Amino acid sequence: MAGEPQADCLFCKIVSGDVPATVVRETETVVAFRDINPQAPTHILVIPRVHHPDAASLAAAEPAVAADVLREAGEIAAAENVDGSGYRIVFNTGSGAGQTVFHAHAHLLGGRGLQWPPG
Ligand code: D5M
Repeated sequence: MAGEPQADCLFCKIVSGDVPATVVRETETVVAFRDINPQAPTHILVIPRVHHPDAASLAAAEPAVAADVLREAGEIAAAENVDGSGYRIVFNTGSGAGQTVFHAHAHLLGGRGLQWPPG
């Protein structure tokens, strides 16, 4: 069922604690942890506890939780001191856009200059 934990989902296993992660923030609805393959000095993944395959399906099904993801990303950017220099929140959506984990997640990237357009 939409929103339920998926046995084969890596990020559901991080939410449950079955897979370790360097968690930087947890709320009732959201978990944030450092990306295992950082692309910037600050690279944190902000994920909903509930399972939805991508950001758009999360927003459609549970808009308040999607808002929690965005708000927490902004608060973490401030806590990491990357808000002054600028940061990026990215939702890769679909394998053609580089999505590899099909549990909605925001990439928070900061701490270096970020080019536009992204690759
Ligand atoms: O982003 C998926 C991201 O998830 C990618 O940047 C690597 C990261 N990742 C994969 N496994 C782990 C673990 N175990 N801990 C932390 N980060 C992880 P996507 O947009 O789907 O390509």
